[in-house]
Amino acid sequence: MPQAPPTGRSSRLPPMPPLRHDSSKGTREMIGFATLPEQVHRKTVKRGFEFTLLVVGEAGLGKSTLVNSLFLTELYKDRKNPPVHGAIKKTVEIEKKTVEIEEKGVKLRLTVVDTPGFGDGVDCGDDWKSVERYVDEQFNKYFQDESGLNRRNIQDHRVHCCLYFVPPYGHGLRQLDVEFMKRLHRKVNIVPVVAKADTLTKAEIAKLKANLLRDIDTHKIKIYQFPDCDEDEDEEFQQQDRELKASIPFAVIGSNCIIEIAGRRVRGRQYPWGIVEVENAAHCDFVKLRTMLISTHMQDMKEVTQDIHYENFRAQCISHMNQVALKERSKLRRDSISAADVKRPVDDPGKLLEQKDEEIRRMQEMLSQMQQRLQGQHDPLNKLPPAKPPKPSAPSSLNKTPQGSSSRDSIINV
Ligand SMILES: Nc1nc2c(ncn2[C@@H]2O[C@H](COP(=O)(O)OP(=O)(O)OP(=O)(O)O)[C@@H](O)[C@H]2O)c(=O)[nH]1
Ligand SMILES: [Mg+2]
Repeated sequence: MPQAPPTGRSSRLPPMPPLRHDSSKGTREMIGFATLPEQVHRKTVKRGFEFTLLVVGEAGLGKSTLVNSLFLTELYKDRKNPPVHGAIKKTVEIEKKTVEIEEKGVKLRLTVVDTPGFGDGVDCGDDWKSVERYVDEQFNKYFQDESGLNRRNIQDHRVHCCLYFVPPYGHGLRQLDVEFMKRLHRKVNIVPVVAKADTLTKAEIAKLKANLLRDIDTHKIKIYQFPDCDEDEDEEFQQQDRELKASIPFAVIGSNCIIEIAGRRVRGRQYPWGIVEVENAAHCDFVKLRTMLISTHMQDMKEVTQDIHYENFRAQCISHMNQVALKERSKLRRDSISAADVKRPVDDPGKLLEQKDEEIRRMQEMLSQMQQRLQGQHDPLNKLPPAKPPKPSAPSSLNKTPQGSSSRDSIINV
């Protein structure tokens, strides 16, 4: 079995200097900060690492099998298949599993977010929405935690990488794939993979990869960009970096079976005509994907998530909050101006009654003045009709019209 490519940058760091500062020798040349990398290393190792991987692709493309193969864990052994009748009107579920894995004393809290049901329904054009909502929720949760009191112990569930499974039987990206990637590419690091690559010949894999890259370019989709390799890295590392970049989108094969070949135990798939080895670089890109995902670029994907995707989300949140605050402020200002115009403390019933009484008094005065004027006009001729009873709906104070005058006329005139 060919050896996996050498592991990542961290394993290439020079050996750490002793942490304890020896004051007996070389005190003049060394003041001790050369142990800083060691201090950081110890602290981060103690704290452990967190990584969240989202797997998206239609049912049966081998997502769960690949995740199990990648992390050598049985994440999905309790999973039950849904009944067939439920398969037609399926909605995208979000299934989250966290496992703690340890390697040479380094702890990794790995969260795998699966999306069974993606692309399964009759109308699956909106399937990206559930995934987008999930990604946003994680950003939002982190944003709330970061603004809260207990900032030191935030659990980071933001999605650091999305493995997007493209079926091996197509000729490029389908509408569903384009839609998903375009909606999510500014929120998460998308790493496209060609699923079940053992169903394709070498030439077919090369053609499909070329078509996928063409479509990604045509639709201006931004998949995860590998950082440039530092020039001071050794040739072996630079070669590995070139190979990784040239293999995108990775053509992968997954298997949960260990097969024995001439005393060698390999992860593979046994067919009537032979055995496909998952970790054989001549058979597929599984090892390249694993190297990139775990050994060389896990930290970079976390940094891109923090510095680009989360920062975008945060900036949008803050600008939205500012807009809401601005609207609230101008609404408050408008309300206070109109309240001042009306000059009436609406919520004080005592003052409201006083105002009403004052109004009634003024009307009474006007009324009696008009009645006097009318009397003055009509008395000499004495042709006024007899007075009618006052209207029941009028205020009691208005009904007290002097004898002989016409209350109806007066009210109408007022
Ligand atoms: N030929 C081939 N078959 C595979 C491969 N990976 C998985 N399978 C098989 O495909 C079937 C489905 O695999 P799963 O891993 O359950 O697929 P999935 O994408 O998780 O499916 P859902 O959870 O239903 O969405 C199983 O029978 C696997 O053995 C592969 O690389 N090549
Ligand atoms: Mg699955």
